[in-house]
Amino acid sequence: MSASVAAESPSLTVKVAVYVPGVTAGSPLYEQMVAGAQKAAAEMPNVTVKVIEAGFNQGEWAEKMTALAATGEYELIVTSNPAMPFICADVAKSFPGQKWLNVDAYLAGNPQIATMLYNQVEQAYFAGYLGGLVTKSRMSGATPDLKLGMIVAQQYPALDKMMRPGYEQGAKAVDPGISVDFRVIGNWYDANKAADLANSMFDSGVDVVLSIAGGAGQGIIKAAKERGKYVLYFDSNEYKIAPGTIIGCAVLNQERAVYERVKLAVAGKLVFGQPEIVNARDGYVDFADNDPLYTQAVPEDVRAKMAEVVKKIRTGQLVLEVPQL
Ligand code: RBF
Repeated sequence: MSASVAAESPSLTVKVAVYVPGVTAGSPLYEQMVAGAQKAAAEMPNVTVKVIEAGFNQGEWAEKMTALAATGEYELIVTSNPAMPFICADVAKSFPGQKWLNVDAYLAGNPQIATMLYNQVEQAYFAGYLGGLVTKSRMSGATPDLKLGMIVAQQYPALDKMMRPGYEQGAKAVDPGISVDFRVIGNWYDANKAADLANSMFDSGVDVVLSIAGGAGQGIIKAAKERGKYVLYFDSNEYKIAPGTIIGCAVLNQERAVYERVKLAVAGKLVFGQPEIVNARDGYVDFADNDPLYTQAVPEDVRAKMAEVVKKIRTGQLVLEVPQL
């Protein structure tokens, strides 16, 4: 079903709200969502964007979303994360005229809500494969143990069913003897706790850690840098935060996803109610290998093996299915 968010006022201002479920700074997908919406608005003089940060207290998110929809001011509310469809669908019942674009999420059959899910099995496989190569490499921080780490902020279905298995699968494709030490911080902001978890992993022989922790990930990066160990970064290309410590970035092109879909919504062409799933073949999921900081941090033989797998996933020669969430 296609419905125009601007149908009632084609020549008037279209107001878009970006609802950040957390804090923008330090959360790569939220930064990209805001940038994508602002880029779309910059190209369309009749479109304005307002960014609302809902903060880290997840118990307040529904109330804040209700308040936003209740203003009746915004033709489209854009938000991001896999938990938001449930909140949007609930609020939608009270505001039948309101439309949402929920990226990084999956919901079928609600005519008020458009969703787009990334194949994060592929994204995490990129990270796991590189981690596997690095833990077996002769890089200065690599230990003899075949142990990778994964530190996450909290557990949710997309994490448990796509990211964790994708990472393990990628690592085990390098060597079935590789194990993954998995730890949970408990929130998206506690960088000290994240650093403690990383340090205890390094003490036990882990040399590479995948961080999926928003702002708390800064603690993991700091600990790794101090110990000469390595971090796999998720969602955005951020080698520049810690060159030589961040050795791989498994990215999502969420800025492009939001930019394109906000433009579609304004043109009345965004499809609501039918979830989209996008992947590496579409270019929305990728590994950031075209960056001098990657080339400098990772030796040629490791990059050559990584390049083979990256190519296979980009071209669809290796397909990793998205499970039922
Ligand atoms: N990612 C962040 O970077 N920062 C956050 O504050 C954040 N909060 C989240 C809250 C919930 C309830 C869920 C389900 C996910 C959250 N994410 C957050 C994770 C994000 O949606 C995505 O799964 C990861 O960034 C990996 O791509």
